[in-house]
Amino acid sequence: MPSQPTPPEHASAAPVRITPEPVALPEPWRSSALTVVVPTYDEAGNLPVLVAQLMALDLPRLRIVVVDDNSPDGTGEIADKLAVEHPGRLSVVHRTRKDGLGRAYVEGMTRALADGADHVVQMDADLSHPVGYVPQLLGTLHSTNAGVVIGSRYVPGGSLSAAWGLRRRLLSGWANTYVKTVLSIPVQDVTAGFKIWRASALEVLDLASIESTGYAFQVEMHYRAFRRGQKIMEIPIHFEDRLVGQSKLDGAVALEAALRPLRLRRAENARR
Ligand SMILES: Nc1nc2c(ncn2[C@@H]2O[C@H](COP(=O)(O)OP(=O)(O)O)[C@@H](O)[C@H]2O)c(=O)[nH]1
Ligand SMILES: [Mg+2]
Repeated sequence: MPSQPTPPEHASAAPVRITPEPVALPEPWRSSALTVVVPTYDEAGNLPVLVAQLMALDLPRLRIVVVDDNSPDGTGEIADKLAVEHPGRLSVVHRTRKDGLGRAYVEGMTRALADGADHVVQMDADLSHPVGYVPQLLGTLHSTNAGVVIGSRYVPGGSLSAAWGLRRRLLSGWANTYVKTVLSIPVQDVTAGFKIWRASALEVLDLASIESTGYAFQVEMHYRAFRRGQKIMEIPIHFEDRLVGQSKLDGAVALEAALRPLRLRRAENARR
């Protein structure tokens, strides 16, 4: 029997990262005023890679707003340097302390709208959300007239990094099912964090009155969009593992995510 070839020394066990080829968009979509809002807490190793990939897209009016919570690893200073390297295209919101993903997004998205964005992308700094999908999200927003297009792990064709173990898969799948059951939202990936909004949809949602401080923000946004009549679309994405660093999901964040859906339902019903 032939012997198995020995893997070379440098071969790593890390799974291959999938970076989809970005689709080319026709005008006027290609020249949309699009702002990507990126919340960061200790993402020094990831942010420069993300920014380089976003700036390399063929989207000449793409801008970035980084919202940093005084990261101990110096992400805020790195973001300031990137702002100098990309004048007029990257700005940084510095907050004094770690105050939650939801609040960071509200601040960053409010800034993006005030600066004239027609479309706002939400994505993590850690390269979990492959940049190549951004033009596809934008193209789908235009061609379907949706208020929001979600990059979904749970529609046919969507997938999770092979690096995700059984525990994480079960937790994510369970959280999705729980939220969908409590809120009856017709969205497959209701906890998704990679999406594009039309500015007019964000105005209907009323960012200033969002209550969630942490990751529950994602669910609150989807629920408001649904209850307030916005068209919601999902496109399949492959969700990567973070490039470097650690997840910031902790017990307090998970508890808010578990309790918030019940409050959201009461609050939206009370508006009627
Ligand atoms: N500004 C800010 N960013 C945060 C906070 N918590 C998480 N993030 C960022 O939100 C994104 C998602 O967080 P991550 O730890 O990757 O969550 P996970 O993918 O669920 O493990 C990353 O870009 C984080 O740096 C926070 O309290 N403040
Ligand atoms: Mg992540």
